[in-house]
Amino acid sequence: MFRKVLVANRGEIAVRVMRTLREMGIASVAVYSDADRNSLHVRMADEAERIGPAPSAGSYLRIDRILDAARKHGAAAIHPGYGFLSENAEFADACQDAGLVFIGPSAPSIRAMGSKTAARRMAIAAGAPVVPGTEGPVTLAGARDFAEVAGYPILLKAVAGGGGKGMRRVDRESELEAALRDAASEARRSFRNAEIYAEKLIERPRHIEIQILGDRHGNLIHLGERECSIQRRHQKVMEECPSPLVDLRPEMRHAMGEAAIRAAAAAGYYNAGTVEFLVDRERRFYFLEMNTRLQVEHPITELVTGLDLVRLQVQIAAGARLHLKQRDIHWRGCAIECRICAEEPYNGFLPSPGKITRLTRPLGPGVRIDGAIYPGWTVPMEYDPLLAKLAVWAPRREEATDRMIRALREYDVGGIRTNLGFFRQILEDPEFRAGHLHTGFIDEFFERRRPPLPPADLAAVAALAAALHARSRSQAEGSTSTAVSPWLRAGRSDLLR
Ligand code: MV4
Repeated sequence: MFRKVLVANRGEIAVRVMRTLREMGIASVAVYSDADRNSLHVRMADEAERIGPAPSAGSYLRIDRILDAARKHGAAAIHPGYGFLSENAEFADACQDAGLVFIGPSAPSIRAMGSKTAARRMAIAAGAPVVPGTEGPVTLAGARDFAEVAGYPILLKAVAGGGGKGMRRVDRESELEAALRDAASEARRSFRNAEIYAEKLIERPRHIEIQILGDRHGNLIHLGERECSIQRRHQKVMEECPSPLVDLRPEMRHAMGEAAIRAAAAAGYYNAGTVEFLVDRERRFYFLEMNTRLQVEHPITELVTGLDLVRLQVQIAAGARLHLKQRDIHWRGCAIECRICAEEPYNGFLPSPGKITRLTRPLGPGVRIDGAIYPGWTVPMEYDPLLAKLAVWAPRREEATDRMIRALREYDVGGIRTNLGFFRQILEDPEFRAGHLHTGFIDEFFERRRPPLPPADLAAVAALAAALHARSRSQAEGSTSTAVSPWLRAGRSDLLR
């Protein structure tokens, strides 16, 4: 086993990885940018090395500096976390060239899955269902021919794609030329590759993904699915395991799991990976793409399977055989995860970085937090606004939902705006409770709800005035006030939050 591992990441995932390393008796090395000098992952690590300025292009994306840090500190392996260099085949190659183990799949597997058309071809060869589409990149004539056969609407996608960049819906032939031009120029800007291919559009699909795990000896298993339909602009917001849809049909889990394993096997895949599927209204599923990293939402799979995915990743990278067979994998209960972010959901999800002045975190039965924030820490502007992942487990979905609402109520983050209240409203939504999920859920949720009270509303203005008055008076009087009990005052300021 490795004696020391460098974690080439920051924030909650770096902390998450280091926790397992410590349990395994492996020393950890943190790397950090100037913006992260006081961050928790640096404090948690056994050793730490500065790798550059705040912008990630000068620090967390610098392969040379990360390898220098690994050599200097004597690390034997590198865990890339998610984002940054985690799906960079050059980085995986560079690790190997430097005599370091990359804790993830092989560089050729990363490359194969990085091209969406190559991944599709691999899935087709493996016998997994894919959305009808073109085999490779298309010109205008090719896209027109495809649409004539498949029928509109179609979806133009970037070959080098991901994250919805370079994607355009086309409803009729008259829109095709402009859409192809826009998609190609966006793809060129985002991926330095303008190639576009076409697929039949699946309307209001569910997004369900299968976690897989493989060792370097050819053994592959799946750990079931995660329902990831609650997302906004291709950013997942809330995930759950199992999927309410699949949970009613265990044969669907089996079929999707088998398809995921076959697609991964075709790429010679090992370590942890995720195969994404779209599911249409008739519950047919289609291979979409494969993520060749540990995912943000992995904790819900851990809660339901009882496994530690990071421990398994490290063991596999060290050459161990998977001791788990498919029949050893069992799914117990239901887990939900909320991505707690520094942002304002009712103001266009405007980012809200700043200093955390107060922090009370939920505890108690079935609660897990993966976070890297502490009171007094300043959320940097340079990175994504994820503060923490709040996950709960309960025997049943309804109980997990109620438990999440309880945990959200206990959560108090001061100094910055967060989406904590937004989650509570989603969890109370009847459509969510019924498990009617699809990728358009959040847009329709806003349509259903309409924003709370208009600013000109007299009741809102009156409440605000009352709150300000109550606060200024209680501050002026200090704690010696006898007019209102401190319990009542605390209760009231809680209500006014
Ligand atoms: C689709 C689709 C409908 N039909 N492909 C969005 C991100 C990209 N990786 C794939 N995406 C989609 N591909 C076909 N043929 C709908 C989406 C999609 C989506 C997929 C997963 C999660 C959220 C999504 C939100 C909007 C659209």
